[in-house]
Amino acid sequence: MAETPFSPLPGYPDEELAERSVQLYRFMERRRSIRQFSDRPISEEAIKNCIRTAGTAPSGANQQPWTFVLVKDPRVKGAIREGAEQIERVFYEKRAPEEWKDALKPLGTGYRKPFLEGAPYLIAVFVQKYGVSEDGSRVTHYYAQKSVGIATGFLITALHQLGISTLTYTPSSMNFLNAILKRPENELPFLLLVVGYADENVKVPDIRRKSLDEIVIVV
Ligand code: IYR
Repeated sequence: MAETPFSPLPGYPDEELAERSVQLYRFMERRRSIRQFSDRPISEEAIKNCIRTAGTAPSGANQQPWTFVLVKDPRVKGAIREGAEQIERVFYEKRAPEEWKDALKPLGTGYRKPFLEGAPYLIAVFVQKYGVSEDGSRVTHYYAQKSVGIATGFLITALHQLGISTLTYTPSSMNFLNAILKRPENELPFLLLVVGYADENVKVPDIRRKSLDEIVIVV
């Protein structure tokens, strides 16, 4: 097999790094998950470019084991809301242990998910457990879950960069998404990203982020 060619990568001058890193931190710390979305339209081209950005994420053996389903059709959003609320109702009324419900209290969530219809887009992110080559044979995917997690981070960051808000939404079973979105058996739902501008009256819970000292250990 031919060897992969290697090329150098550009960087920034050393004296700029501290300032650049603070700027990015300040920008990213302003990102918040929201649950009240405006129905204000957003350019589909812009959203697709954010998905292209997600597709630049690193992945195991560069296999890019992700599928992004961009949902804009109100009927499909309605079907997703219906499926999700059914699952959430059972979660909140029967399945969720008290400890889990206690952990969720500060977020003020419940089984109703109006944002699944109200936001202009949903992006259903799928993990390809394995690939399927042209002759139909299976291709092993390495570290597929981790890779898709990283790509989703890229997607959230790209949208934030445009001032677009997101909610990383994960009903406790997501198999209904395969049926509604007609995705094949090798694709597992990873999460549903709700995408739109924040409602002008949006309220977010007062949460705090761990300090650097709490999350870093330098050895
Ligand atoms: N899927 C439910 C419950 C829920 C679970 C976690 I973990 C959250 O961070 C938030 C909510 C819901 O969305 O209501």
